[in-house]
Amino acid sequence: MLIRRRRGWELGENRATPEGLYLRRRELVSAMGLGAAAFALPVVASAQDKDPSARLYPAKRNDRYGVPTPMTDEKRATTYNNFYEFGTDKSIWRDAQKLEVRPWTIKVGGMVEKPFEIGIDDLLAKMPLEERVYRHRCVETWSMIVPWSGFAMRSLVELCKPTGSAKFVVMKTLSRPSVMREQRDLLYPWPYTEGLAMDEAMHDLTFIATGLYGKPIHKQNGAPLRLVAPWKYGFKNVKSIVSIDFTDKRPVSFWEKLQSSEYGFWANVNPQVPHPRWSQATEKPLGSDQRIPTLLYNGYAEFVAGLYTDRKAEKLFM
Ligand SMILES: Nc1nc2c(c(=O)[nH]1)N[C@H]1C(S)=C(S)[C@@H](COP(=O)(O)O)O[C@H]1N2
Ligand SMILES: [Mo]
Repeated sequence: MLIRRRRGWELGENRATPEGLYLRRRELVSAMGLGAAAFALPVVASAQDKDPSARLYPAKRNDRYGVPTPMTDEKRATTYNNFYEFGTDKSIWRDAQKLEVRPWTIKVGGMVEKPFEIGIDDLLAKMPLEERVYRHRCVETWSMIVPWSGFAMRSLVELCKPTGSAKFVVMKTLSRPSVMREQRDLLYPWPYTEGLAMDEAMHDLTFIATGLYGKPIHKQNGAPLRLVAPWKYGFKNVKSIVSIDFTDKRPVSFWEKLQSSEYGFWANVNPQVPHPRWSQATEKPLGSDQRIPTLLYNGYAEFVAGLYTDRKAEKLFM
């Protein structure tokens, strides 16, 4: 009886229980005098079940691209989200907790030496983890500054071994309409798809986030791995990736498919190029009442502007 009850906590509820409460429960168990030996092992196992990558964070910070301030509160960045698979408003964080992120397999294919699949924990073991504090600018004009952990996308591309003919990389989000309920709405071109040109993907600023605020990345923010290309509008940053394909044709991304007159492929931040329905000159940091000026390439021009000197004919800023 007792064991079944305890298992109940471990396997279900605990996953959604804030850490403090969880630890207090452990204290309660020992205070009840229920024998440390009987409980210690299962409780430890439960902590690992929760997320086997937890011990990898926090990772050492890399400040090569600056450390912008002020940092957005964790609570705000994790309770105000865009993740349309769970719903079209910003308050999907509770529903996103239903997403199971283990086991999690990433399929690599297209123009590569040899297609393969890799589990997220095997991938994490191969990648050089670090933390980077980046600006994030949503096309809707809200913004944030958060500490991502993860690895340069270049390390992942190198692992994939694309062939010389690959010009673009395409990444897709999981399809799981049982929990991603908005995927039942077939008016959207699911699964969420995004892409980068190869030189963008290989740029050292381009990041794959697997952690956030020194912990495994929150489900609502795209667990267990999502793209972070901080000089582009937020919609490029595809969440909960399950496939990576290399191709020689420019992919059409989710928002571009829905509304190509408003959302393009390059989507570089530029305060002087308005969205067809609103200005992009300023932005509202999450948690602030004051709008601030938006920066060209979201403040990363010195690093990435060179990627576009030979692409002037393209619609670079939508
Ligand atoms: N799969 C998926 N990825 C997505 C989105 C989405 O709806 N689905 N929204 C995008 C948009 S518009 C933004 S601004 C960012 C938001 O990331 P955040 O919730 O971690 O702040 O995720 C991007 N990635
Ligand atoms: Mo966005």
